[in-house]
Amino acid sequence: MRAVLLWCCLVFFTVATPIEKFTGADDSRYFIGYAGLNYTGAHYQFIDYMPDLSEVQMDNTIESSCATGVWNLYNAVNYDLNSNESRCIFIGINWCGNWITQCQNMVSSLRYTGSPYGLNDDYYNLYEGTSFRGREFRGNTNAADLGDLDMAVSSLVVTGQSAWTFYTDVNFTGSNVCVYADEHYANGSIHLDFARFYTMDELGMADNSIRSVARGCLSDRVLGHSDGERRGQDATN
Ligand SMILES: *[C@@H]1O[C@H](CO)[C@@H](O)[C@H](O)[C@H]1NC(C)=O
Ligand SMILES: *[C@@H]1O[C@H](CO)[C@@H](O)[C@H](O)[C@H]1NC(C)=O
Ligand SMILES: *[C@@H]1O[C@H](CO)[C@@H](O)[C@H](O)[C@H]1NC(C)=O
Ligand SMILES: *[C@@H]1O[C@H](CO)[C@@H](O)[C@H](O)[C@H]1NC(C)=O
Ligand SMILES: [Ca+2]
Repeated sequence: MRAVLLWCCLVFFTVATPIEKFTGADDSRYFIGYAGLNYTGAHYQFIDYMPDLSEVQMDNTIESSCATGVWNLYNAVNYDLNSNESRCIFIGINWCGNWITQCQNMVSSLRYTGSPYGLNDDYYNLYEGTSFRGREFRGNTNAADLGDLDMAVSSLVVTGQSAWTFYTDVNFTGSNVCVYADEHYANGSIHLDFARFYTMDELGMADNSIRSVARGCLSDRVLGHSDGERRGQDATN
């Protein structure tokens, strides 16, 4: 299992020897960003969204990190809606890694995806921009409409072992697709299951078409595993 940066490109993680520095002995989500490679230098521990890293003197500074969870990293403040997509993401469970060069010294805001309550709780995050950028609509219950994000969703993540069904009309009508987690990470007894769609194309839906979401697999079109098994958790690397 691997923490990874960027959807397309290679990452090199040197060693997994270190680290008595981090605090995550259980499944608590955290993210420690370091100004130097190999988890050295000035650092800061985040447990929540941070829309502007200059508030903690870490703007355009981070080169490596230790973390639990799925953390999105953005080149601009406020989660980057209007600037170029960087597609930097760090995924792990008590995992440390050096960032690929494209992601080093440029991150200006960061936030996790998934439930604020438990690392692997059933949850969905819908984003205004592609690559999990901009405003979001998130939750763990049915939503008959998406409020401000009505007809504005361009990317999404589901977390946990429940399926979620996304609809192109309000009140759970219209064309639809059911999504299960298809990425499975584990470290010891801690598990993390999720599926990520950087664009609506990847979901097979039109951009800005989602209008409601229901818990469970209520569609004929199913993405991810329908049997709830965590197949592949040992094959992720
Ligand atoms: C990071 O650690 C690796 C392996 O110990 C070492 O080869 C490399 O020189 C280190 N890099 C820096 C910038 O400290
Ligand atoms: C986006 O990328 C282009 C080409 O690399 C660059 O010219 C432009 O300044 C970038 N825009 C932002 C907002 O970073
Ligand atoms: C699992 O967690 C331990 C710390 O509890 C850490 O040292 C190790 O690198 C982690 N392994 C993986 C594969 O993430
Ligand atoms: C959604 O369903 C509720 C309750 O049945 C109804 O009051 C509402 O008008 C419906 N909304 C739309 C846009 O159809
Ligand atoms: Ca930046």
